[in-house]
Amino acid sequence: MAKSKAIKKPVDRKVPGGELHQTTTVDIQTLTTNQGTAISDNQNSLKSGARGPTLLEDFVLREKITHFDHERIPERIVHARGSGAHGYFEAAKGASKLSKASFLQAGKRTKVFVRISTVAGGAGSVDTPRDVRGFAVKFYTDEGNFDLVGNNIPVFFIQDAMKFPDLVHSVKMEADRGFPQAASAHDTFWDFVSLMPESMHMLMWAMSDRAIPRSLRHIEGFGIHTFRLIDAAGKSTFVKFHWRPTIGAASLVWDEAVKIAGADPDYHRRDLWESIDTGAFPEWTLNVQAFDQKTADSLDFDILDSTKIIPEEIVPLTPIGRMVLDRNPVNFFAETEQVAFHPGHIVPGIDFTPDPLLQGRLHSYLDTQLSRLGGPNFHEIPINKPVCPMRNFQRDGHMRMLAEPGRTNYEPNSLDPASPRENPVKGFASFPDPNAGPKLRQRPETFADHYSQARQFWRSMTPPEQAHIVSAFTFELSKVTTLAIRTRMLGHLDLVEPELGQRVAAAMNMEGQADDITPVVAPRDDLPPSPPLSLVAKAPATIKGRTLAAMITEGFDGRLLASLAAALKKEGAVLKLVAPKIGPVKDAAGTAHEPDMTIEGGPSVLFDACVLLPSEKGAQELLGMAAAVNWVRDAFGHLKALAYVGEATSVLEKAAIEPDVELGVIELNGKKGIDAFISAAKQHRLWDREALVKPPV
Ligand code: HDE
Repeated sequence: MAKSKAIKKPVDRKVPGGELHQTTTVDIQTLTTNQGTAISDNQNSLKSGARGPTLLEDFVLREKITHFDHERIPERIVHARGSGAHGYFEAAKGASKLSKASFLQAGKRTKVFVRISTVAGGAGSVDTPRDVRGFAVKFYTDEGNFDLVGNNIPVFFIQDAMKFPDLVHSVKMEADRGFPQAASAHDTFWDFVSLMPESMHMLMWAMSDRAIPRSLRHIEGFGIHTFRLIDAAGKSTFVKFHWRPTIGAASLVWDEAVKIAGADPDYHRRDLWESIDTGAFPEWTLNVQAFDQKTADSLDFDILDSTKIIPEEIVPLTPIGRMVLDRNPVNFFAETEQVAFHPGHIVPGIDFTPDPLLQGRLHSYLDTQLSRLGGPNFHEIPINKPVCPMRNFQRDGHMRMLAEPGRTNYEPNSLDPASPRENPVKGFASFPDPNAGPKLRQRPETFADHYSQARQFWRSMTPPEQAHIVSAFTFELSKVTTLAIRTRMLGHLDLVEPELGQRVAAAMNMEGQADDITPVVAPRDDLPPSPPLSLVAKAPATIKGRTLAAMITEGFDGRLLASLAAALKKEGAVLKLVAPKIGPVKDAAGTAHEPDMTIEGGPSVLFDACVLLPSEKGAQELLGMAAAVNWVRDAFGHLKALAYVGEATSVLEKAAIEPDVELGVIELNGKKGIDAFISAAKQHRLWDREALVKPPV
């Protein structure tokens, strides 16, 4: 509530039952019903006698409970779990050469609302399952709303919208048992995809580290389909949209993701909220791969096929703007829950292609809002409302807010010359797409190669990323109980790349059991690796936007902590203090420090790099705390830079960790130690350490 001189502190009223009544006599602070009737008692229902039955007459109680009973709306059928933020988009030079859209004119700022989501889980599911992330951006342009509704992976499981309900049914909780929640590691999912060779490329991405991002700030985004940009002269250029986070993309490791799900199920939502709250605004550049029909014709796949990428070596990225998220929602329901994205929310200067997946989406998103938001007037909800004038002859319906005056709710009319009319100059005109033909249900033959790009993806990964893909397939297929599904998938993996199939089979102890699958089109063996597909290869050396933790105990070295904190601040990182108890901890000089978390409440999985900074006595106490020893073990096992002071050597020993600067286990002895620790932390993970903590796969 806005601060005002008229506002007074509530006064507590004493009553016979002793319950708390906070009261006011100020009008604007007075609690009312939805009809504006002032409420005198918000603690007790109206009864016939203090111990008697409640009266049906109690309109205050009935209104309050009825509203409460209807607080939930149907959650999204997919992408139910999401986090939102406001921000702005600023167009870069050059974008206007490709598109006449007013929000793409150089330097122009446009407000946006972004919602990033998981796909499979319900609204209350955890943030870190292995899953695709939705990346939906609503641009409130002065020519109407444009929604770029993408994902963090540039390809999709299926080629035709007809298969979407089947795909989603298969990945959601199994129909009879209602589990597993937010997980693809079960029979129905793998049954379906193993019968859909077109899923293979997407499965490679979904089993890669992309599907367990470090945070929502660390993901790339893709429009997936080929779109068209239309310039002022009406010329069309094909584009693929790419969002790139300016702090770089980064991922979790699987064991960490699993543990975070328990330690902080809201890990990603909290991270996004806190970074915006503390002014570390998430930022992305928007890029396009722009190409003409000639380039499209020269590719060995179809640009209308959403299971394919165009390697950046063939069509490089052109930046067209940047987006900054600088404001948290004030009300999760009103904004993040009620926001309604739709690929069909489009403005002049952008157009669709006949990609059969996109075409199906153009129906689905409008349709789904009708059941989710209750009717056709969801565009009037503030978060969905265009910022430009909006006038037409659509009328009435559930929850209509606008009260349009006058008799003329139709067009053409001769009664009201001021009523809205079509505008042939500014109005949206579809690009005359040449693709049309006889009416038939048929997949184009140009969509038939399902393995070549999956193989290219595999070959573009670094060795640790390949090992993670093997582990992910092994984990998921080991959860599948039907043998025939596992052997079918092994057959597909052999086609993707024999080495991949063999490694997964060996890791499952199922060598020689792969089905023999005959592909419609044999995979190509000559596609060169595409380096930008690897996150590890292109990870920037930075700890900007990262959260590190120092474990402190009574009597620790406060001066060393101060130097460390100053050095981390300079790098744009956040330092959290973790201690055995939540109350203040005094350092050796007697200065009190407030811990952010306890060791149990702040396991090392929540941080990017860890520091052991106990006193000698404190270290002895830590030896008796499993949570403290696990803190260190996990930091090591999850390949994070780990610094320690001499006093903590016994803790390292108990965790069976040997100091090794090369492997990022670094003594924090003054500035040199701090510098070495920071440069290790900038590697994000010490990949060479993985061989010490996991058997090779
Ligand atoms: Fe969606 N998708 N989708 N999808 N999708 C929805 O719309 C659908 C697809 C994506 O944060 C739904 O408002 C069909 C691809 C995001 O609110 C629904 C097909 C891509 C979000 C729907 C696809 C996406 C959705 C559910 C196959 C990446 C969350 C709630 C033809 C380019 C938006 C809603 C938000 C949400 C349908 C495939 C991205 C049911 C039929 C491909 C980011 O309309």
